[in-house]
Amino acid sequence: MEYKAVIFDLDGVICHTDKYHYQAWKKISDELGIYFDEKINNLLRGVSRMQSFEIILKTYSGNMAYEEKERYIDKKNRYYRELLINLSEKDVNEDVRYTLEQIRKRGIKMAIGSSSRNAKFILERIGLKDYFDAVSDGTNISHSKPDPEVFIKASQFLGVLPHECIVVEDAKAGIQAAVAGGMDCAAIGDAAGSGLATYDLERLSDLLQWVI
Ligand code: B16
Ligand code: MG
Repeated sequence: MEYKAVIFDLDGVICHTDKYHYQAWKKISDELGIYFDEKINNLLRGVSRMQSFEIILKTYSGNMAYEEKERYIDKKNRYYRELLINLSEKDVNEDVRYTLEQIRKRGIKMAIGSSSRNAKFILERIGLKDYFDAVSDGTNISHSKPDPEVFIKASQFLGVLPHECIVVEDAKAGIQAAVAGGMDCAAIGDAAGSGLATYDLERLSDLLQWVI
């Protein structure tokens, strides 16, 4: 298959912000007296902020109104944004940088397809603000992954058809979204080996054998 475009997930593919999500959610969980650990944090990959909070609240015995939930997720985001200040160009590793440069040289379009409403801020922090041909993120969708909306929008922004794209994802919800959108998908990190993706990658540059 000749791909016209690559759509990259951001968190867990281009850079890693799990530890900042963890620290911010841990503060909220501690405030509410809810148990929270790295294992629960891993379940939050690729899913929206509110859905993440719903997962955390599964062991919460009290009742919480929607407005209160919104206040907590806003607070979590303030903690998270403070931590994101620590991000810099050094958070993009050599393999990621090399892969992006090679794809650019091959004339293939590139987009970001992220559930995050902080995607543009993260891209700015890691020095890739103007690098991609399009950015589709949590600010332009109504349905989060595993719904394909974020990737379909990315393909529309790029002016290519869904089946001409390959998505790179680190989360099961993201792979399901790509498949639901009729796109091939390469899985990396925890998502690799799930059997759901078209290809499994050990490192991002493994992608270059299929994107030619
Ligand atoms: P925010 P991705 C996702 O980004 C994260 O993996 C997920 O953990 C987070 O809950 C979601 O963004 C929403 O993020 O709170 O910043 O809007 O992997 O889709 O790039
Ligand atoms: Mg991700």
